[in-house]
Amino acid sequence: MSERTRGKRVREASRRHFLQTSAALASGSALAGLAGTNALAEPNNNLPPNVPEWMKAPGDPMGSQPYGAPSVHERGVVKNISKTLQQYISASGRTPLQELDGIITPNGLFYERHHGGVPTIDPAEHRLMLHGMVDRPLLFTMEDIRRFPSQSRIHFIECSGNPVYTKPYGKTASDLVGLVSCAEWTGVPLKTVLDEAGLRAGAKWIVAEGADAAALTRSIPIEKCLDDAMLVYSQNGERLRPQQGYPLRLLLPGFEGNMNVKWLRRLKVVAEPAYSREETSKYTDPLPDGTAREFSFYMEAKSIITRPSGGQRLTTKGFCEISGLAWSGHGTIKRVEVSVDGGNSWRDAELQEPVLTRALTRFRYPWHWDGTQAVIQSRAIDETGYVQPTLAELVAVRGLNSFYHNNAIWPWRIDASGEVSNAQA
Ligand SMILES: Nc1nc2c(c(=O)[nH]1)N[C@H]1C(S)=C(S)[C@@H](COP(=O)(O)O)O[C@H]1N2
Ligand SMILES: [Mo]
Repeated sequence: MSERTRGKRVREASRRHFLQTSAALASGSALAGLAGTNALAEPNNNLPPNVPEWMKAPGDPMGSQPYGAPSVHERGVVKNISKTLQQYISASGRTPLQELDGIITPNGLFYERHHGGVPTIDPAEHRLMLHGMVDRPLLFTMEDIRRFPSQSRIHFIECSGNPVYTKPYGKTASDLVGLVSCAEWTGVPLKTVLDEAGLRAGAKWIVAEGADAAALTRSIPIEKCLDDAMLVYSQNGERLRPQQGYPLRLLLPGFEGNMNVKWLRRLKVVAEPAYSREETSKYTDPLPDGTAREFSFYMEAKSIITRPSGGQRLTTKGFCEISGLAWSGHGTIKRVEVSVDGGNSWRDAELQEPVLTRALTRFRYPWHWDGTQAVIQSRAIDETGYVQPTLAELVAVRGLNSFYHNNAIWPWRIDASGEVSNAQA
């Protein structure tokens, strides 16, 4: 037998073994009925050995859907929009993290957060103005912006109120931390555009303004503008969605969501920050010593188990892959540790390639659920060595009046029936 054939046989044998084991576990458990829901009890003409009905006639013709949509059987996978919060002008819709695989958020499910609704902007009438402490003030059309050498990069964006510190914390991974998403962004490095205008001596900040009714305005340190900041016009290969800032957005990898100004219309180079509403009355946290944590910029390392997670139910004892997401505004994720015993012991999870800087990173941990109550949680460690804190550790430093930047570890409880719920609600 060749090495190759032997390898194949071994794999087949172990696969058979795996299936037998799971079948045995299923039938041995209180949930045995579930393994049989497929057949026998109810005759179903679409199941083997029958030919299913969808094989008996040609499918839908090409052209019935010039812009594709998910299967009708996935219509429950939608943005999570709070039914208790008023969702009119200042609104947020969360990504259903627990329904997704991999690290890229499909454009239709990218979280959204706006302070003045979503403007409808005609790109032909949109301009970006670059002025202030520059040698040549410039006004760009979208065509001008697209003529610059382009770049595509994968980065997350996360709202700094994800979640806020106040209860109730919500039931699902999406309720808790659904204000984070990740996409491949295409645009031009901001540095390239600034070079075109020429920065004057003493330029320290750039004030960015959006073309929405909120005219959202934030001051960005010049170091970030000259580092990895981008002006982006595309998201996962297609033009930005209106909700994400069509036709032009500022992308500041790793910085809090609200600084990633959407519908970008103006960049003013200045010596001092603007102290705008969104960096004083909002997005600043009072600390226990009476000072304020302002210009907090970075989203610190964080992780969440998305499967199994709150609202889901384990149906079978035995092998259960734990999977989740980790990210850090400071760079790459170095390690994710998982605990399946209420935080007593921690083991390394496997990081799914690619592990990219300031991008969501998928982790996996093979687990065997024995059918008893368990508390599972994950903890992220980034390239700076920073370790994701517990909620108690965070509150000890930031006090109880903080609102933003809650990056606490979040545990899920699995009860003996398999029900998964928020263990820190
Ligand atoms: N012009 C403008 N930019 C904006 C906002 C806004 O309301 N107006 N919301 C900010 C906030 S609070 C966040 S968290 C992110 C949300 O980006 P998204 O809607 O693409 O997920 O955009 C930021 N940029
Ligand atoms: Mo936000």
